[in-house]
Amino acid sequence: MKSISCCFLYGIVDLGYVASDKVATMTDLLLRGGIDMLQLRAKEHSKSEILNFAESMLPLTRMAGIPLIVNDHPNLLREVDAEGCHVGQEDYGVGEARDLAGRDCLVGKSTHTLVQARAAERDGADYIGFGPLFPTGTKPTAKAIGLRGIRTLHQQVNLPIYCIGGVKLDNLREILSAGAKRVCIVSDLLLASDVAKRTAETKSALCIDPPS
Ligand code: 3NM
Repeated sequence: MKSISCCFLYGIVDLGYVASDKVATMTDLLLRGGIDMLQLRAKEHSKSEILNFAESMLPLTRMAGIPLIVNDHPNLLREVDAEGCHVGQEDYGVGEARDLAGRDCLVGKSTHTLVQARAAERDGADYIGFGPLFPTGTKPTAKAIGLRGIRTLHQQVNLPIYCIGGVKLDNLREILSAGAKRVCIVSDLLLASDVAKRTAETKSALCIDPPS
């Protein structure tokens, strides 16, 4: 299984974009493109549906050696063998998520400020999301935070940091120049006409050193 320290491009199979019967197909395309880590996000689905989606992704992510993270429902980790869970600021604390999961697993936390990011590190998160950098239709009510805090964040928080929110192949260079090292991307990958190709192009753009 790929260690999180080696995961730079984090993708999300988001049921807001992916039809229920295309979850495995989309997972396969993202994996073919070289995605490093995958999250299952299904805001409008029941826990039993989410369990089924996760079960359909797991054989593929396991075969590829890529961690699978379930959004929002740490307790589902008691029923499915995914590698981790992800929680938002309004959801559970990191420790609470670990208790609900009931076993050793990765716990990721969404953060939107430097203070939240430092708190997540103190609380023992394995990684953080940081954003939304730009306005995004995937989370339309969230206020964009821009690029200015990214460099300071990387100086002060010693966790894998996934910059998220409006990240696209087209603006990746700008985001890397602002200090980002890792990104999480939803719509720019899922809505691409060739998902595997866009994923592969994004991955290679990420691995090119940003201009200093
Ligand atoms: N979380 P896209 S922004 C799921 O800032 C999510 O915590 C965010 O989608 C956060 O890549 C976001 O389509 C949506 O902009 C990211």
